[in-house]
Amino acid sequence: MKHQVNDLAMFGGSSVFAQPLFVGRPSVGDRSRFFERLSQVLDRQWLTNNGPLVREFEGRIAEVAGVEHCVAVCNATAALQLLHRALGVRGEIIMPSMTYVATAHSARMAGLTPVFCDVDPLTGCLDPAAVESALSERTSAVLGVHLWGQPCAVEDLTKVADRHRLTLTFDAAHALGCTEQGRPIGGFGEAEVFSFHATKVVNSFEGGAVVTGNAALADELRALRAFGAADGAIRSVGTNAKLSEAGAAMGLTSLEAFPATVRHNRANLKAYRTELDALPGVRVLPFDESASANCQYAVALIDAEVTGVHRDLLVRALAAENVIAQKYFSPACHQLEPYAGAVRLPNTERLAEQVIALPTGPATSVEQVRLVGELLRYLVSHGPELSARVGR
Ligand code: T4K
Repeated sequence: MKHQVNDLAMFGGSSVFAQPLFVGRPSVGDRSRFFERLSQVLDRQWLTNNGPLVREFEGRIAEVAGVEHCVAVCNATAALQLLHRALGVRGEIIMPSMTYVATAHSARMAGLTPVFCDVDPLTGCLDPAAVESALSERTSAVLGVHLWGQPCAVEDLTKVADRHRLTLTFDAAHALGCTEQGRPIGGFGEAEVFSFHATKVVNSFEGGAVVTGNAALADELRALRAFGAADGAIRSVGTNAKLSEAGAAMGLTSLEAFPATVRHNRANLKAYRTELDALPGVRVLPFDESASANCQYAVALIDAEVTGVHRDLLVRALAAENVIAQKYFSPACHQLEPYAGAVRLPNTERLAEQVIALPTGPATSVEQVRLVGELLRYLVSHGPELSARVGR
């Protein structure tokens, strides 16, 4: 592949890949099915406002999540905001900082104060003991995030929430189709939120949903997503956060491809592990083989003290080779301008320095994954030389 460091694309050599490989290429499913559905939408001339495809999509997602109710909305950020509003949470909400900024923004937009607390150093998910230490008299809720599709410590977080009478919800944007102790993600806490953004394992172009077993909560969310309207009257102050029929047509089609997408992602993740597991200073996040996991993110942690090369330099070197990796999530939320403050979260900060999400999904083949693995091995084994030439 590369014989000397000068062969790297960042030093003028040719790129390993002619076309870019991405982390979040959409899983669109069968195009003809999608166009058929879209054509039906046009024939019906019913494009939005709780149309038949949105209701069908909600039914399918509720089945996957093993819950009674699913309320589809225009994206997961809006879903989280509406959920906070519908539950009437106030004051402080404890959440991890190792998440996409949408988790924090949606709380802030709903008038809450996000309180970031530290995470488990191995999984990046909320540490229940740290949650307990972050409690104050203003705390009214805890929001767990199933980071990269791994279920967070649901059982222990439930105990903490019960003990302190806090509202517990989950950001499950990454975790459609994952299970925790045999139970599907979707049925924990008061409610959970999925994302169907283009980059997610099931997409509706843009989209999201709240799933819950609570009928009254679902009813309130349905009103809130449509101007506060229910039974022909406006009963509360709502917004417009509806999912369109075109979005639902894509959601249903993408969902049909979901089992194949997951099989593909699993094979990719296995290939990354085979390629990289023996590499000192590099840890590919495992998946629980006994549980179902969607494996939509192939995440590796790079310990620069061992490899002699920082994650940032690897991301640059990979990009030159047309491997477009992502730093999900770096900086962490508490390091971003709107949330910057005095809080120090050592485990989160270490992960934010190390994390790299590598290309996967249906558009990335196992053979391509093997080449990315080989390339990363080359970069890491020449880490000190690279760092000496380029810095970070
Ligand atoms: N909670 C968590 C834990 C989340 O991760 C997210 C979103 C949310 C809540 C909120 O969900 P939504 O409100 O979005 O439903 C992306 C996504 O925009 C975002 O949905 C996602 N998480 C986050 C982790 O990633 P960016 O800024 O990295 O996206 P972007 O546009 O750079 O795309 C990433 C890669 O995907 C690109 O390199 C190319 C590829 N891509 C992207 C798009 C949009 C495609 O191939 N096709 C596409 O259409 O945020």
